[in-house]
Amino acid sequence: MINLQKAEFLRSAAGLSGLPKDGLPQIVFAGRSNVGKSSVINCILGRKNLARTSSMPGKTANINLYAIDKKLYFSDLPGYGFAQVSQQERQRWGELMDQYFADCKDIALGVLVVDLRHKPTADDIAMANVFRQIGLPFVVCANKADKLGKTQVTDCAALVRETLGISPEQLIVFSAVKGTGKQEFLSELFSHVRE
Ligand SMILES: Nc1nc2c(ncn2[C@@H]2O[C@H](COP(=O)(O)OP(=O)(O)O)[C@@H](O)[C@H]2O)c(=O)[nH]1
Ligand SMILES: [Mg+2]
Repeated sequence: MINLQKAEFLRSAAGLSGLPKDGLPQIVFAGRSNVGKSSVINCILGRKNLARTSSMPGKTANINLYAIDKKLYFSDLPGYGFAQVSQQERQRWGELMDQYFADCKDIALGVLVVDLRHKPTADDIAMANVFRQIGLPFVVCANKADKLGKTQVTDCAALVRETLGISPEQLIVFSAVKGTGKQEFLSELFSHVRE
């Protein structure tokens, strides 16, 4: 059994040398800045502020790592798509991602966090394609569902699914605020990580 209560911040890695090398599985969380990646992580781990959430998007350019029960890692990738980021920062981001995905054989599951209210961007599609290219199973957490009514949720979920070209099983309607989708997420997680 993996005890999600036993989660702690490991470190903020600026490069490959900062990534774990003990062979334990990693769950990577990717998504646009401000989409709620850190909030989703906090929600899943049942913590208020383990992953730092901020109203200042684009601030974290590093990979934030969380160790869970000495059995797996959550890897919070730097958010993308933030307009006020320099060309240089953008390039550094791209290189870090390329290296990470080329190098790391321990990634067990990709999690793409998107905003359920909006059509996924070109960057979101590119991220989904990275997961596909490396043959990594992934789910899409369509977050902020609490901001929509029931009918809107259905329509928006269909748009997210179609735009990203994913199967219905890959889409998890989520709310980090309300905890919607948490159980679905956990069963998906545990189906990819052996306890
Ligand atoms: N209403 C609502 N707001 C959310 C949700 N998840 C995150 N937020 C808010 O969105 C903003 C960005 O969240 P954060 O987790 O820092 O996003 P990150 O940049 O992707 O890590 C914060 O103001 C959060 O409170 C959600 O499910 N519902
Ligand atoms: Mg964050």
